[in-house]
Amino acid sequence: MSVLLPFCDSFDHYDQQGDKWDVAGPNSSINLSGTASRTGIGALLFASGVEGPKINFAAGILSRVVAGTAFYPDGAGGVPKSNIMMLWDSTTNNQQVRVCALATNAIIIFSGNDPFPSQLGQSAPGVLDANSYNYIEVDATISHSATVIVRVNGVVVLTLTGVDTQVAGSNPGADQFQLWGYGGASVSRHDDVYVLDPVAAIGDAFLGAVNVYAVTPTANAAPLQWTPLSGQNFENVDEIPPDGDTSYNFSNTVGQVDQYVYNSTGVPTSSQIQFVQHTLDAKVDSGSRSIASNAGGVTGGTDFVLTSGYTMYKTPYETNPLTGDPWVGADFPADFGPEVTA
Ligand SMILES: [Ca+2]
Ligand SMILES: [Ca+2]
Ligand SMILES: [Ca+2]
Repeated sequence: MSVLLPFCDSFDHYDQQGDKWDVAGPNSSINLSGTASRTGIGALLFASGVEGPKINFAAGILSRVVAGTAFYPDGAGGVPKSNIMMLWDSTTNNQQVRVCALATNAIIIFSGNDPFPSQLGQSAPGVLDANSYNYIEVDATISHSATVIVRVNGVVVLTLTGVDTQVAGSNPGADQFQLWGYGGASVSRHDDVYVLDPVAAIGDAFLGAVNVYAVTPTANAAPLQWTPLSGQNFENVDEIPPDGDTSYNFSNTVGQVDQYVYNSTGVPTSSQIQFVQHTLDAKVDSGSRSIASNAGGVTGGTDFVLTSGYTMYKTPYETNPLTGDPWVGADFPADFGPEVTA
């Protein structure tokens, strides 16, 4: 078991990175055309430049993180290295673990900021395929005697032990995850991203080459206690990308719950469902309000204090709160929606 942290992303249901990630990527965009993705309609596209979006860990500094991304390079990695994903200690501004590629299509791990990061080890050449999606996962501890394991398409390609992933003067951990694109003029893409606070033993928490599916509501469920701007409640929250103030539901009453029906559209029936993440896109128009996810009548664990700008609030469900068991296909259609909590 693990805890989704808070995070998985399909890049299929929105187009403004700052709505869902804590820091938007200055050199990347969300492409919803269906032409760049691995799963669904969307992917994160780097047309030029390298810096992608960052997500902060709500739990703060973690001494170990497991993360995975489907990465598509249009060509070989740069010289001396191209970053793919990175774990930061943001308070000291240090890059603790950098998963990178070489021009030989090897994976190489660095710790530390440019221009002089420490090289911790590299895989055999050719573990990445140019011009196709590669599912890259890392299980890394952050300490002066750390372990880093990297898998590509479910196969371990690099295991490092006793390496130093804690930059001098930094905290013993990471509190931020970032995606990167290839340097120079190369196009590259990411899709199907997850980040975990792992519980299983090192090397045992990988989810594998997952697909992340985004679904929007298809019908009203019960209760419906929020007020629709117009029309039916579910129709106000089913747009891709979200349409802001054009259509929404609202409430100023603590305890009011809205529920909408979600199908598992696109998910193959034989799939193992590892996590469900409920994403609420909301703001407060005046004063102070908090909301939480409500799944079929069960209030989610986190109260989100709203701000004056639309933000996507993410609640992970490792198990179905109605059954207490891991999710199965028969759990869908399932009901989710917002609850006013303060
Ligand atoms: Ca996608
Ligand atoms: Ca609509
Ligand atoms: Ca809307």
